Amino acid sequence: MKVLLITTSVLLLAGTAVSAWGGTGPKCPNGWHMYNNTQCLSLFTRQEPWEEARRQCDFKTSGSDLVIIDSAEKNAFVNTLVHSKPPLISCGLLGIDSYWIGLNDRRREFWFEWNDTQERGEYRNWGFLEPNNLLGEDCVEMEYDKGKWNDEDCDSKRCFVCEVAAT
Ligand SMILES: [Ca+2]
Ligand SMILES: [Ca+2]
Ligand SMILES: [Ca+2]
Repeated sequence: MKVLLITTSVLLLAGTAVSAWGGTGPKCPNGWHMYNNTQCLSLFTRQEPWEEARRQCDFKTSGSDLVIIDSAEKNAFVNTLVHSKPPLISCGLLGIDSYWIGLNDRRREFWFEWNDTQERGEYRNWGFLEPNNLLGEDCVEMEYDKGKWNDEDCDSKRCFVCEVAAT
């Protein structure tokens, strides 16, 4: 796992460098990280409820929404992004916190979809015994440490990761 994270970290830095050089390929807004040459991701270190986090994504860059994670590679990339800043005291206590992603089952219990797209996808990275819908949890967070997922109360405040298409 450590090796995978380090590799992804190098790729993350390389991707940032390439986008900084300009060139003719797809580009990301300033401060956003290119993934797979098609998507731009950004970590927000301000804690918001899930729905407000989505609004903040779009406010920051029009058309942006909470990140969609459809593969182990992307999950590792997002987790590396979350680790790319010093311990995020503003997001909780030194690495025991977690981050909103776009997955939710607000429409229908245990029918998880990405944002409001009705796209469900196949990739999941649930933590042990999750999702458990404890007291009606409908929004999904990524755990800081190992990048596992947990359904959580949508009104809880979390830092979050946004995504927008590269242009
Ligand atoms: Ca529910
Ligand atoms: Ca639920
Ligand atoms: Ca849960």
